[in-house]
Amino acid sequence: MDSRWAWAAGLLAVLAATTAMARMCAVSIDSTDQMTFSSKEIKVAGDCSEVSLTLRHTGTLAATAMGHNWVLTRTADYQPVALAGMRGTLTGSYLPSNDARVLAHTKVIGGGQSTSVRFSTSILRKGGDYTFFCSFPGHFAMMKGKLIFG
Ligand SMILES: [Cu+2]
Repeated sequence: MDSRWAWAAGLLAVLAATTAMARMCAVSIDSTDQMTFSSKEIKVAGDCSEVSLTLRHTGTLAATAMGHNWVLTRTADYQPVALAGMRGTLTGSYLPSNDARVLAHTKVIGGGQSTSVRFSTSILRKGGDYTFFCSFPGHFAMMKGKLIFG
C-alpha cells in the first residue's frame, strides 16, 4: 500500500511539473480587404512554450481575390520565401512545399473567415529576428511585421 501511494505521489509531481513547464500563449491578428494586418508587432513572452496564433479576415472579399495567411520566418528568409511563394498555389498556401525556412504558417483565408496555427517556441531563439507576413502574391511588402520572442 505504501509503495502504491508513493508511486501515485510521484506521478502527481511529474504531472504538476509538466503542467508548469508547458505554457500556451494565445495571440491574434486581424487582416482586411485593404491588404493590411492589424498590427506590425507580435510579442511572445519568453516563458511561453507554445504559441496559438489566430488570424481573422474582417473583410468580405474571397480568398482567391484578397486571401491572407500568416507566415513566420527568420527575417533573413522572409523575402526569398515570399518570392518563392508567388509560384505556389492557394491550396499550397502560396508557399514553397516542405521548406524548412517556413517556421509556422496558417492556410489562406477569405473575408469573414478565421484560422489558427499552433507551434512550439523551441523553434525560436530569444531575441532572434523574426518576420511574419502574408504570402498571397503581391501582399508581402505591405503585410508584414516583427515577431518578438523573449
Ligand atoms: Cu494577404
